Amino acid sequence: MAQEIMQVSPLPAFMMNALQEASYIVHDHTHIKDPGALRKVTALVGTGAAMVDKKLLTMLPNVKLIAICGVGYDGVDVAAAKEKGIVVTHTPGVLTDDVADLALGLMLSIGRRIPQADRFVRNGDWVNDVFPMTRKVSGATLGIVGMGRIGQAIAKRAVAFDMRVLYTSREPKVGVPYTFYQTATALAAEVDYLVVAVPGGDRTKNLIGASVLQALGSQGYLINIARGSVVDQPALVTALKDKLIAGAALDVFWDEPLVDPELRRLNNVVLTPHIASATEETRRAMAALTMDNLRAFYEKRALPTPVPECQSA
Ligand code: 8YV
Repeated sequence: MAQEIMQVSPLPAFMMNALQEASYIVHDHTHIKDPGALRKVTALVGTGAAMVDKKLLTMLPNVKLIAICGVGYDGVDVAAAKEKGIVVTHTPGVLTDDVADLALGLMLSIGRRIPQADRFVRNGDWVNDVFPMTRKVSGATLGIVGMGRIGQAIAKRAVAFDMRVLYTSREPKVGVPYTFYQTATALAAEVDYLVVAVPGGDRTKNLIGASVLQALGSQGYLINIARGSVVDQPALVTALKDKLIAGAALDVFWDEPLVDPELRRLNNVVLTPHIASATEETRRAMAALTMDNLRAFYEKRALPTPVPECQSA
């Protein structure tokens, strides 16, 4: 009998194809109204953008797996899932390099003002003007907020740029050679570039607020490749407008894909549309790992990558 699953966010075409090739019946939760059909659903599949709350889970009495195609799963109420005996999986590891690459790309973009320089050439401004000097990245001090897999991959790349790397996280990481700071504010005060690489969710909501931005100071840059929720966005807009910080490069925002028009109007920002893991190779690897989790679930094998909260399940 074909297994019935429900997609809880849009999925890339190759993922939909893989699901169909594996003979799953795929429902779309925005269309489904029939309680009979809801009862047949045994697994949910979605990207890191998926919102899976207690209310949705209550409507799906037979769901036992939530397979997230993404490393972040802050849209999933994991506590509610665990209460109902549901396991959550994600796709760590396979996207680490891409996210770290984009962090470095954004740091270079905002420090050296590469998108602004591109606009300068395109607009024909070069004919009459000289592009203003920018800021050096090599040899500068980098602060990383969060020293997990992605934080460590960013640090490794930064070391190749002769950067001095400092970090903060919940506790010092064993075996990590970089200097630890207790708080994001203390870290920000020491660095030229501050990169956010912590998971989203309640624990990190607005972690980067006005006091951190003030500590980063008028020569400091903020880079966020984590989740929009980690940065107090109105405080950031104020800091950018008032030149309390030098600039920001952001891949993630509050209310994606809607981006605050005030932010879009500023010239001391570089903005990308949540593309850190969006290479052909990596998105395929993420989809393959999600499929592996689904297959293992239906074949009653150990799940390859449950989220940490579900690892003893
Ligand atoms: C995408 C991400 O949002 O992995 C994450 O946590 O933020 C991204 O890779 C998405 O989940 C891609 O499917």
